[in-house]
Amino acid sequence: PGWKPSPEIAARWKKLTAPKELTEEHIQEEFVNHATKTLARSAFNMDDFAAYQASAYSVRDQLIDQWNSTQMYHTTVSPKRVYYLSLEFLIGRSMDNALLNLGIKDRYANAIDKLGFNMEDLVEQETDAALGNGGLGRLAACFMDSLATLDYPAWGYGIRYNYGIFEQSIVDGYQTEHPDYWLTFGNPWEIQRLDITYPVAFGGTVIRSKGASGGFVYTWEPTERVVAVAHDFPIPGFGTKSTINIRLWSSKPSNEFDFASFNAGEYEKSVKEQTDAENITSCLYPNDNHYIGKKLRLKQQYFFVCATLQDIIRRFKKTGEPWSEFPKHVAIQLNDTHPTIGIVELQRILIDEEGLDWDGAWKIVTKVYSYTNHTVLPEALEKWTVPLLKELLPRHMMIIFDINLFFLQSVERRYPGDREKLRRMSIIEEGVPQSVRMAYLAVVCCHTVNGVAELHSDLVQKQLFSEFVEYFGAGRFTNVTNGVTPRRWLHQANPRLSALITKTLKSQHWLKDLSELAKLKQFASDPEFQRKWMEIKASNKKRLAEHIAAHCNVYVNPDAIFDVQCKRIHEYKRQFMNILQVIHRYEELQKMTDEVLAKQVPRVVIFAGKSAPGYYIAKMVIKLINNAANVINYNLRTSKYLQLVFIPNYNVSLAEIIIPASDISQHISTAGTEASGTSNMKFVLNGGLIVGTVDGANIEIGEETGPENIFLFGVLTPEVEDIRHKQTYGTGIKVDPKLDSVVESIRDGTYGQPAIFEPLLHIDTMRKVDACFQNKAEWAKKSILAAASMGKFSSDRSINDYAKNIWHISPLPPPE
Ligand code: 9GP
Repeated sequence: PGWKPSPEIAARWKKLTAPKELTEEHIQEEFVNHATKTLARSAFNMDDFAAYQASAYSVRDQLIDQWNSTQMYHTTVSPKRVYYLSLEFLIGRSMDNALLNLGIKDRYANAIDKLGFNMEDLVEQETDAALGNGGLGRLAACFMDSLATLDYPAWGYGIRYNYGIFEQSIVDGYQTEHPDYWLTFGNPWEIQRLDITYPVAFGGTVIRSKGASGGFVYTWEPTERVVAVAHDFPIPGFGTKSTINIRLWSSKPSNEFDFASFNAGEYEKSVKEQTDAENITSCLYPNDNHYIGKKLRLKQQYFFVCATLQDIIRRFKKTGEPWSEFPKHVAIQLNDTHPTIGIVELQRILIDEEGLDWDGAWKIVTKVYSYTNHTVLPEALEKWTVPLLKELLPRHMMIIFDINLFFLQSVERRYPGDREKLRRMSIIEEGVPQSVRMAYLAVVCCHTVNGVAELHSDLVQKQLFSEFVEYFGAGRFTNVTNGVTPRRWLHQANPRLSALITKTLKSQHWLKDLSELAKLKQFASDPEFQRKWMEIKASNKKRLAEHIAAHCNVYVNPDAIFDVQCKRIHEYKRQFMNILQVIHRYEELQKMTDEVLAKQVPRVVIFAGKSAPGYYIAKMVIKLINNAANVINYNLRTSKYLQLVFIPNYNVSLAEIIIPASDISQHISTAGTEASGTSNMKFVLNGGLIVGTVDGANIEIGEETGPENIFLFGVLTPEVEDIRHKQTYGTGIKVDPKLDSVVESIRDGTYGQPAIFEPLLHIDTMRKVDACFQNKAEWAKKSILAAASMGKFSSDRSINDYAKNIWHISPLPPPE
């Protein structure tokens, strides 16, 4: 910038920007100021939404102050920073979270109350920022909260989609999708940075010519150019002044409007370039754990990493240090393979634009990047076809071929003559057309590769990348078990439970060190503590029952067991098995005499979750659940004992209502398929017990709670493959339902526990749950003990693991 303040002006500036004491009066002034000046409203022209906006803008002012001083401090110190690259950030609402993290919620609520508005109502006015599909995107949001709370110098980078994940409604039992245009009324939580833009190019050709030093130089002549515009989302830490940034890019055309075409009457042509450019960041692809080979998706991936790298490099260049120092300032984490093309982009920039040789560039690139794998499901592993990559990013395709050539040459040196091995390990998959295995590219180029739970990391090393582990050594591969932020998922979502914990532990410090929850164990058998604990659960269930009444038109019994399965609908997550179990339960109830029926433990089964719009089987499961609900809920004789609901439009805000209200939640994926799961952690943290398979993070949760405080069932991962094999080759055992004794012997494990019989084990587990639930004191004890064992599953622990073992960064708390 051309302007530099004199020392006197800088001092005046400092005085003027010094934070004012946040009294109730000051909050009211700010609120009214935003209502009248930012929104042009008056006292006679206000409603809850305008009051939400006025509050949001004034909270944002607080955030911006903290954010500015954090960023200025980081710029002065110039520490090593981590850059978390993710195509998804499932943030949800921001106001409540910001108020709580800044520690100003009560003051705001009181101040606003005196102006005639209720803070709880205003919070409900906010639209979710739903820029993600499920676990992967929400994990990124939890990680941002932890990075800020733990004072790490960190940035998140991603895409500012105009349309987030679609909104789901249920029409005649079917999922119906509606666009989520979340920006209709603007977004107070972002700062549009029209001053921060970068060019991004696609297509064209590459010209090879002789450089001054005799080697070849490559010039990329693209055919399409767009511009990336920054939007900043300040993320406040809890109990610290650190406020970090998620920078999301939005695409804009680079050329002016085409007047020549317009004047010639070719209106469509005159705006085509503009709309094409803006389309890049229009929509989030609504697929979870499923890869879609669309050109626009690849454009999104390159667009965001290209802008991000220019931004990172600009920041690095301010240090004036040589390129060799880049890895001392920069760690880049790839959230899944979605940003993997960024590896190639950095190699390209260093060689083609900065003039480094291949080896010099490669040394830097491989010290900077690390990669998190989030799935072993083959249908989710990205592969871009070579023709598509060549068309869109011709120079990158050349570099990928070179990376692969050098890699395979060294594999060949290690295993001479093993052509099969070369074929298996090649980054390029042979076929018509050839394709690029993005996960292999990431493994070859990153210094560290991690899975997201112990079992998953084990499968990553033993199955997915076993030959790479042998080749590179086990040191490149590690595990970082996922976690969730207790600030959003307990303190914010379950304020009464949070208050009880704080009162019992006589401090709020557990919110920064979740392992302190273990101190609650001493109260697990205390009847008074149990009473308070369960009373909070009951009131959360009542609140959910009200939501269900309003959205599903079903009046559920809040005293029944609330049995929840809410997550993306997917075959591997087995909502189908769950609904079969529910139908079985219903049929059993039908057969009972009144006397037996009266002894049954009432249950409300709650499903929620979106299906990818093109996923036929998942959509049929939703339809089946809704049809079954229509039968089950209208049976006057049995509906006292069994109700079934599908709550539409599962999102972060709905999860904040559902999770604190569950007695049990189901995490029943086929062993070896769910990499981690994170909602399992949220449910237990809120005193719900898990019914789950021996999969993902369920296993580690069980290790922490002890087997008596979790309902695990089913087969272990190695057996699953064996069973699949038997089924595929027709040697699986078919069971005639009449053969009760045979079924029983299968149940008791006489013939092992094959996964095809898991529905039976599931039913048995549900019986166990019923029995346990009847002993109220025992149930309360389990609930308390399980929640108290959740210290490990804070995303703070995950982030500290990443920081220490992968990124090698240190906290940098801003000075007071
Ligand atoms: O399916 C996994 C889920 O198990 C995990 O908890 C989450 C966060 O690590 O990532 C999901 N994976 C994906 O969404 C796609 O790889």
